[in-house]
Amino acid sequence: MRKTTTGGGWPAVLYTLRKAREVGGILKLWKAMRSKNACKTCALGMGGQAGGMVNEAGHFPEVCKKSLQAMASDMQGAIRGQFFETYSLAQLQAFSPRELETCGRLTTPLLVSGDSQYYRPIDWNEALQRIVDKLAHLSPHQSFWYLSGRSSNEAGFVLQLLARLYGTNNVNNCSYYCHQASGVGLTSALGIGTATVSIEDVEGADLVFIIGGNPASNHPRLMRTLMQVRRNAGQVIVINPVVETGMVNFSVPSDLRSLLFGSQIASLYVQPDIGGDLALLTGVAKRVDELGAVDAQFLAAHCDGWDQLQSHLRSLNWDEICAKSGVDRQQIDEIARRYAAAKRVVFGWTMGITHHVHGVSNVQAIANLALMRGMVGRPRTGLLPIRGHSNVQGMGSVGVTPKLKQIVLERLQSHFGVQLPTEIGLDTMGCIEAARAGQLKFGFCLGGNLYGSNPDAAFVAKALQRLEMVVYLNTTLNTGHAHGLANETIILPVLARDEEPQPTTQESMFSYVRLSDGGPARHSGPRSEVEIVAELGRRLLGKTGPIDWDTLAQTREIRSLIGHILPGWEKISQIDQSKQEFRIAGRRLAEPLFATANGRAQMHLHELPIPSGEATQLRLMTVRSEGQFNTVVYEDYDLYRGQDRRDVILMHPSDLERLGLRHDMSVVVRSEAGAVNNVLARSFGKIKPGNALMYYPEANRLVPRHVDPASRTPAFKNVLVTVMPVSAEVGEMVAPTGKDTIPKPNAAGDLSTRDRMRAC
Ligand SMILES: Nc1nc2c(c(=O)[nH]1)N[C@H]1C(S)=C(S)[C@@H](COP(=O)(O)OP(=O)(O)OC[C@H]3O[C@@H](n4cnc5c(=O)[nH]c(N)nc54)[C@H](O)[C@@H]3O)O[C@H]1N2
Ligand SMILES: Nc1nc2c(c(=O)[nH]1)N[C@H]1C(S)=C(S)[C@@H](COP(=O)(O)OP(=O)(O)OC[C@H]3O[C@@H](n4cnc5c(=O)[nH]c(N)nc54)[C@H](O)[C@@H]3O)O[C@H]1N2
Ligand SMILES: [Mo]
Repeated sequence: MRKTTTGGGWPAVLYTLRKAREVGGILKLWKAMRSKNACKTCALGMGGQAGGMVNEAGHFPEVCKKSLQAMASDMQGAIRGQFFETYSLAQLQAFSPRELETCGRLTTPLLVSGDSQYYRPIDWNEALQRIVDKLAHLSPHQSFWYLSGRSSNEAGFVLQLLARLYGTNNVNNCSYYCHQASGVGLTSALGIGTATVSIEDVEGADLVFIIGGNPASNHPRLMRTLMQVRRNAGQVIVINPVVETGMVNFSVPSDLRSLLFGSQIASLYVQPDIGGDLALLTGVAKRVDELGAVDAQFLAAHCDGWDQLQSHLRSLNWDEICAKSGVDRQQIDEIARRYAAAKRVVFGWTMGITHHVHGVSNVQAIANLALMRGMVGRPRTGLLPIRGHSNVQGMGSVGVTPKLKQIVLERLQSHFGVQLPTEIGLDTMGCIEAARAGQLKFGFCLGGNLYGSNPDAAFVAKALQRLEMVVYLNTTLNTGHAHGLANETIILPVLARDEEPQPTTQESMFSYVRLSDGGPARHSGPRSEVEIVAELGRRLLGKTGPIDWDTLAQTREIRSLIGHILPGWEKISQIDQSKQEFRIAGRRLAEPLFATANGRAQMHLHELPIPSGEATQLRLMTVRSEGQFNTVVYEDYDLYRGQDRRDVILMHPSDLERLGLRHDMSVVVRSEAGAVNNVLARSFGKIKPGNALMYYPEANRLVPRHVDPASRTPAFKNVLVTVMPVSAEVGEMVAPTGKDTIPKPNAAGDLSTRDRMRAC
């Protein structure tokens, strides 16, 4: 593969033209991208009433490959008529994530049950009635309700309400596999679980930390902001075990100077070991204290716990910090000095921080560092969990959680004159484990790919098999539909955001609520998510109960209810008339007024985790490539890391040598959760020695079910593995099967890739 030395740039521009051709021309794609709907991909927040490709600071044009891919996916034709008669479950299981995605849009409800090997189309009435009949015969506690972050606030709100009225709090969203540690960590420190900044704050900072994330690939539009920080003579410090190409240099396609000459992003790039951030952040805090750079006045006026933290920092020794972080003292000193010299600092982070068993501690350590220098509660300073899905934050806000905020619970109860369950429901991993133990019988998934996003793929498949029924509401086929099967599996096809018949809203990572107009349906068949949920409510809980489901099928009415029930959301009640998008009250902290019990920020002490693993093992991170959106793979190559395929394990050349491996040798990767055969071991000088990288979701066979006890987020980024040449295992190993092998375009199943692609 050609070596890529910068992110973004001409490849991104050419890609746009290619995608436009695929979907029927640049004008058609342009019109779709400019419609008044919130962007479908990451939570940076774009579109809405300002029109597509406009960011929250009003900048235009803002576009990235991922938003084009998501749009092109929704603009696909329907899955062919004979498809489900032709392809059995076993054959669908042989499809790769990319092949499933490109089969086309789901347009009819589907059912597979019992021993049948084929999905068959069923009509809407039968599909909905089967679901309702099943629920009517179960105890509510035997059900769970999982939501992804692609749906609207309105759909999330009514669905969690339906589940609670039915009688369970087993309601959760993909945040439990994503930023839950950020919410828990921030709440413990500041009293709120969301970003304290706006995008303008980030742009106006003189130092931005990007910790454990690769926004060049996953939030490309943030790169314009980082470019702007550098142009304003500010700095960007990147903390990541991998030197990610686009974090070093990025060509912002919408900026001519940047497009032609590229923009330097990182001013300083520091590579800790996987899981070494807690020790590193603590080390930086210790050094900031040593330099006398703390803001004593701010600490005294607004924070609890500084004295204890200071003594703790002073008691730590440098050898321990360096050994546990993988970073030497000189580099820690360099970060601390730059931080001490800066006046307006924003800390941003993503999955490299949250996907650990000490994810909450990581987030608290970031908050400690910010508080030490008074970098929260002033304009152009603060904390920014860089969220994933476009409306994952909204899902949490509108109550798609196992426990409602007390005030929300009380308001709902008094508004409807009902009693809702009060026990704490199961989180996502809790649901999977309870299903495996036979305690759950029914699962309802609004969007997402619960099977594909889980650790321990073999375990989750067995867990879902034990359910009597699982229901998936999706736009396209994914691996969950092939592998995540219950006794009865129902797929309901839904409309995408820009096809909704009524307006919907979404919330960005900056707590900004957007209004999406919806638009004409591209296919007949799929239904609106809100309409489906309201119909289920009507059939399950009756027309005569406390809820008028006809009213709750109207998104305007749901917004009015949300405005009444959720603190800070009052303006949503008027949004249909005013078209005024808004920031949720109380989220951005321009003053150091914290929503904790005593109004003061709380600092936390941490033991530094001992780096796990033996000399023969590597620490494995499971990450995204540039060409995928979570479990949906658009391209098999990873442009920025220079990989032409996904069935690889990337490791430092010194590790290859140490383990007696050669570049491109076929290996078996083993962890406590399982093994993956026939992976290519690749030399990758950009990763810190001792650490390795594989692509998610294929590598989920290897990820054990260890979760952070405080946030219940799995440690997707820290899996201990051994890597052995396949040849060394001959005799012990059975021939690779489709299940044990990362699917390759030409592997697995009895169909060639060409056959399968022709099918779609
Ligand atoms: N193109 C694209 N965009 C996306 C997505 C997508 O799949 N594709 N997904 C969306 C979603 S839901 C999310 S949550 C975000 C995810 O966005 P990211 O968090 O940026 O995505 P990951 O691929 O999980 O990569 C995390 C980064 O963390 C680094 N890392 C791994 N372990 C550690 C560690 O221990 N410490 C540190 N400091 N760094 C570490 C990796 O090297 C990698 O660069 O992106 C969103 N946007
Ligand atoms: N090993 C490993 N595992 C991980 C991660 C990791 O880094 N490593 N990351 C984790 C993270 S951060 C996350 S967020 C989860 C992702 O978990 P999920 O959110 O559950 O999964 P996605 O792959 O984003 O879901 C994709 C599906 O969403 C459907 N979809 C798209 N648009 C819509 C829509 O408008 N409505 C509806 N109803 N459906 C729609 C499509 O059918 C598509 O197949 O995975 C987690 N799992
Ligand atoms: Mo995520």
